[in-house]
Amino acid sequence: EDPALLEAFEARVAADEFIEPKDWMPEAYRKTLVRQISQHAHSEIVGMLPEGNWITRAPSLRRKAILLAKVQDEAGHGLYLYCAAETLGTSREEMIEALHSGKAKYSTIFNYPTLTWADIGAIGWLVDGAAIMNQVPLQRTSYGPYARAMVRVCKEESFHQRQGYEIMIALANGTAAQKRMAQDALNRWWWPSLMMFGPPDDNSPNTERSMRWRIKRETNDELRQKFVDITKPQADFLGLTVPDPELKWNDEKGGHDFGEVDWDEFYAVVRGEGPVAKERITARREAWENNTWVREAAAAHAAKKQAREAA
Ligand code: FAQ
Repeated sequence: EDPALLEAFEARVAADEFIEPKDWMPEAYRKTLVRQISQHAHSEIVGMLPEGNWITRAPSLRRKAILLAKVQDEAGHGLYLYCAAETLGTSREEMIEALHSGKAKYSTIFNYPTLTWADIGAIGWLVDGAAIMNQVPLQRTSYGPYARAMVRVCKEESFHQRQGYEIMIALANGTAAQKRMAQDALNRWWWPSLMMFGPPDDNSPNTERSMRWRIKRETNDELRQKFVDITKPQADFLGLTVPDPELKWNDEKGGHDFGEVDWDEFYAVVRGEGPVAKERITARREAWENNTWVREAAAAHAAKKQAREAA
C-alpha cells in the first residue's frame, strides 16, 4: 500500500472526516468494517428469533402489536447494515453464506433461550440497553454509511429499550409470582448482557487499531462500565436485585465496581457452544432455503420490468 495514501487516510480519520465508499482506504480498514458491520447485521437478524418466539404468546393484543413492531424493526436494522457492508464490495450472498457456515459471528447474547414473558422485558431493557450504549458512539464511526445507518437504528433502539423496561415495571409491580418472574429474567440476562461488549480491553485483539481508525469510539470496558452505571439504578427502581454480590458504588472512581464476567462461558458461546446456538442457525438456514422462491420471484419480476422499460 502506498505510504502517502495511508498517511492521507490516517489524517482524514484523525480530523474526524467521514470515509465514503469510493474513497481510498487501507485493505485492513475495509476488512475490519466488513467483519464488524456484517456481524452486526447478522446479530440483528438472528436477534429476531428469541423475541419472535413470544409473538404468538404475548399476554395482550397491545403487547403483541408492540412486540411485532419491534421484531420488524430489527429486520430493518439488519437490512440497513447489510446495505452498508455491501458498499465495501462484499455481496449479500457472501455474508449470508458466512453466517450459515459458522464463519461469521453474531452476538453471543442471541444464543440464550427466552423461557418466560419476563425475558421479553429483560431483553428490551438490558439487551437493547446494551446495544444502544454501544451504538450511540457508532453514530460517529469513521465510515459514513455505517455512521448514518446508526442514527435511525439508535432512535428505534431507544423505543425498544423503553418498551422492555415498561414490561419490567408492570411485572415488578404485579403479583408476587410476576415479580419473581422478573427477578429470574434479570438473573439470567444480566451476565450475558455484559458479555455483549466483547472481551476485556487487554484481551481484545481489534480494539487498539479500531480506536485509532475511529471505527470504534469507545473501548469494550469503557462501554461495559457505563452500562453497569446506568442500569444499576434502574434495577433499584424496579425493586429487583442485580445478581452480582460484588456490585457496589465506588466513590473514588465515580462508578460501580462489579464482579468478573465468566469469560470461559463467553468464549464457549463465541465458539458456537451457546445453549440454543444450533437452533438459531438451523432456523436461519431453513428460512433462507424455504424462501428461495421469494427471491427467485422478485428477481424474475425485476428482470421482466427492466426488459419492458428497455423496450
Ligand atoms: N459476541 O477484538 P474484539 C443488536 C468477537 S446489538 C460474539 O473486541 P471488536 C440489537 C469479535 O467479533 C448486538 N462475538 O472485537 C438487538 C472478535 O472476533 P472476530 C450487535 C464477539 O469487533 C437487540 C473477537 O470476539 N451489536 O443486535 C462478541 O473490536 C435486541 C475479539 O473481540 C454489534 O455488533 C460478542 N458479544 O469488538 C437486536 C455492535 N464480542 O470478528 C435484536 C457492533 C466480541 O475477529 C434484539 N460491533 N466478539 O472473529 C462492535 O461494536 C464490536 O464488533 C464488538 C466487538 C464490541 C461487539
